[in-house]
Amino acid sequence: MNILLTGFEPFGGEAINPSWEVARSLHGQIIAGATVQARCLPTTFGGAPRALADALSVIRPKVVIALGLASGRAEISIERVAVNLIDARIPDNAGERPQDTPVRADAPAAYFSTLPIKAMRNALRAAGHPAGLSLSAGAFVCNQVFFELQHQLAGRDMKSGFIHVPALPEQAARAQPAVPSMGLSAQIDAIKLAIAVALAGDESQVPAPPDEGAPTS
Ligand code: PCA
Repeated sequence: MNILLTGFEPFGGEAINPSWEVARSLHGQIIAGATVQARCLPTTFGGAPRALADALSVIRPKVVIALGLASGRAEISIERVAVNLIDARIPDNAGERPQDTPVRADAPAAYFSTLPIKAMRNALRAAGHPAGLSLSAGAFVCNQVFFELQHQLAGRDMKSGFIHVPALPEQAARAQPAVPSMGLSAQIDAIKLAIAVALAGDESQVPAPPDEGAPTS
């Protein structure tokens, strides 16, 4: 059984993207009986959906988790909903900056994650990882990939979703204004646990922490 774990190439002038660093360091590992297959997606509106579709057809995973960097977020951010909207704030790696356009003209307005998001959030927090649920994956390439993923797998017996990770300390050290950060090994540990919970797949398995917390908006 395979789990597809995607990350993105660096974008926005950065030299590194923690989402791909996490994914590639877990490539080949067996977690809860499933083999992690990591793939790096281009940070381009034109290339990412195709690379995702190729990976899905080659790997035939049971579970898919797509990772991306959300600089400025302080915690592992488990996305709840993908919206059918592209509205790029910065150019992608091909210099494209589409605005106010749907991901797919013939698709619904939004899709929900099919991962056990609360069980994942609760397990992460219980293990000491800062983690929360998010109501927006933005309107850039990450949201596009999340939407494509949910659209392509809609109605199939597979679990899929998206997690944003914070900046690395070395990225935060150069950021003006300051952004929060999380070290790579902490990110890897957190995503490993998120994968294990996703594979176990039961929302009721992990009790909620006393402080439920508000979702990130
Ligand atoms: N983060 C961007 C795209 C690639 C990435 O890692 C985003 O949040 O849309």
